[in-house]
Amino acid sequence: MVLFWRKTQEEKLAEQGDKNAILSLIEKGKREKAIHILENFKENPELRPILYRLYMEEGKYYYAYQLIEHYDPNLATTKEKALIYERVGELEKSAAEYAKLGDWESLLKAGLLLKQVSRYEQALEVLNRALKVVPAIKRQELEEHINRIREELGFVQKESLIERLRRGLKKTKEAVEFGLLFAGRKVDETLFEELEEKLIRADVGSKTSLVIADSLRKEAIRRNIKTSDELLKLLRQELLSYLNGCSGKLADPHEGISVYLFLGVNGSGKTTTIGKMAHRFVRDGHRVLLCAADTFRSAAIEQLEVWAQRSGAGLHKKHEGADPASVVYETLQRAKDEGYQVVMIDTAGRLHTKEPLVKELRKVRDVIKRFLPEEPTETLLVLDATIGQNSIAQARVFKEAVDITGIVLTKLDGSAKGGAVIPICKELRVPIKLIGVGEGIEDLQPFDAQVFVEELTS
Ligand SMILES: Nc1nc2c(ncn2[C@@H]2O[C@H](COP(=O)(O)OP(=O)(O)O)[C@@H](O)[C@H]2O)c(=O)[nH]1
Ligand SMILES: [Mg+2]
Repeated sequence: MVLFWRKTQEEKLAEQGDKNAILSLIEKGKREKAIHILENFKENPELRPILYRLYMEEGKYYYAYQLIEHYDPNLATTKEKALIYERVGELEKSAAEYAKLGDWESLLKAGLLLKQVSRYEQALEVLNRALKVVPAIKRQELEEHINRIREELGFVQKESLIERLRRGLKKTKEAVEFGLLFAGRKVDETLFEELEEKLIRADVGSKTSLVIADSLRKEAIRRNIKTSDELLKLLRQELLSYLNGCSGKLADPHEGISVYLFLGVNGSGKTTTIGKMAHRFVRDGHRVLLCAADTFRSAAIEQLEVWAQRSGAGLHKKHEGADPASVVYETLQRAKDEGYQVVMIDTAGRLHTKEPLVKELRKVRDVIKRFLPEEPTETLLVLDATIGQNSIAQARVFKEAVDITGIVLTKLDGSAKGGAVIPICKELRVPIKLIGVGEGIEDLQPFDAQVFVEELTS
């Protein structure tokens, strides 16, 4: 009984801002409680460092970031600032702090961060500084980094859309080697058999691959085709006939508020795609607000936050576990009040809870409909190309929930299954509007069936 009384007495004192009582709480392991109390005393220069320390120890970097940004930058050492900025996605600021540290490892870190945000010249500058202090046994490693950036510097400046696509399709192309297959070969049965096998390997699907090979076989006889060159043209036509109905241009933002709703299972690439698209919209002069309606994990919210910072978009979020539809509602309200033109909504995609997922998505859709007279500008389903045509089954669940206006096929670069566009297109009959060809902010492009087929088969 006595103990109980003393405890509450101490907590009372702590709540009034008594430093010793707060320290005692911390010592007893009531760290969350202490944080909770200290957050009321951010103005107090004696208590603020204690809160800061707790945030750091608990890995709450975003909150620590708020403290050093809004209250006192001197709370953090240079090393801590480097870490905090890195964790919250302020990569350039982080690099600046690492560079101040001056040892070779910190300089390397700074260089790599700068590279990540495409500040190649600055990256080379700090890496060259690192070169002066690096121990002999690490020199080669450092030089390799420097060379890679030098290469990229030349590379990035001139890499066009098509070059990025080519790079993105590299794995699929290596797996199928259509180029080799058609290089001056005689048109005979083995060629057709190999073709069929390669189409299957690219995940075109065994049925469709068979149909394509058969149709080419017949055409080759009918047109008396003798060279593999002519046959390649036929193959391209054939593949295109499957894809023609499937390219579609992403709808541009219109007057008023344009809403882009993103769906897809966890890990399919929704948040990354939103980041890449937001970057483009912001660059085109739109005011963009991101909506963190994937409230299932706090990490998902933080990740969107990082992309908001990187792209220059705004962000609306609530706490972890908040009702997604309510986050959407608030976001739309805010977009209206603050004059945002584009709203991009990130949702959670937990397929193992199919029923709640479908319900949740419909609720989100209904909120949007209540808010805006028209449908969302685009409802985009994000599919992971590395799982190839297995994504079709996933897609059906989402299609059942809401009307989908387009597909974003991500991670083509990480996949040897680029051919899956054909069954995806054929089965789902939803236009593929964008493809993801890498993790970089520029690695998102429109899907052009003709260019795609040409690149795939060359
Ligand atoms: N290589 C590659 N990786 C991608 C691409 N799009 C997304 N990713 C990666 O896929 C992972 C999951 O993406 P994320 O956006 O978090 O998926 P979400 O769970 O649907 O939001 C991350 O590591 C991304 O960097 C892409 O086009 N190419
Ligand atoms: Mg996500």
